[in-house]
Amino acid sequence: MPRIGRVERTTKETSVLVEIDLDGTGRTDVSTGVGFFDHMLDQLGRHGLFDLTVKTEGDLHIDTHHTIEDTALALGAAFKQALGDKVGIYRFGNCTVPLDESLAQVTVDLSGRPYLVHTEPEGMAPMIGAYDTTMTRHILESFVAQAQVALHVHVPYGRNAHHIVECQFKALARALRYASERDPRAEGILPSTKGAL
Ligand SMILES: [Mn+2]
Repeated sequence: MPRIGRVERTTKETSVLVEIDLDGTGRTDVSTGVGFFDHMLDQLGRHGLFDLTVKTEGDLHIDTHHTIEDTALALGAAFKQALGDKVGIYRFGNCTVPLDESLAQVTVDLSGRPYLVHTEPEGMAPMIGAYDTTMTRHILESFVAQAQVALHVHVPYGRNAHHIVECQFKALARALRYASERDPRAEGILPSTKGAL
């Protein structure tokens, strides 16, 4: 049974297509018009071993905000769709990833309930290319709202803004991979005593 999500979302501000295959090989085809954000989505696919297609055409003549936010919303929705009934998966995942001087610690519960806890160093450079660094939290908020997961992302230290953001996406990718992977000991078992996730 393939675990694939596909979401198309069109508003007056953006047109977004996201396709994700949770059991992929990390092959990505990403284009949002925001170079650094494309780089982060590539990290997500590669290190999550998700096949990921993202095509966003947004109102970049205003700024990159709607383009990034709406892509993150569609990504969360596609991820949730691909998870399906969550039977036989690990459910929880965590990963700590260093990138030179920066460190990201990510823990996720595919709980069905949206919750984000996010901390990162103060005083980061405001921009990485056209990417506004305050958007990282907004991406995570948007993803969590649609994917309906509990996500804790912490960067206890770091200096370079590119490193600080990139290590978060790498650790997020790997934590999502671990949580969504099939647990060979749990075939046919829903990882919840409540009977629903
Ligand atoms: Mn917004």
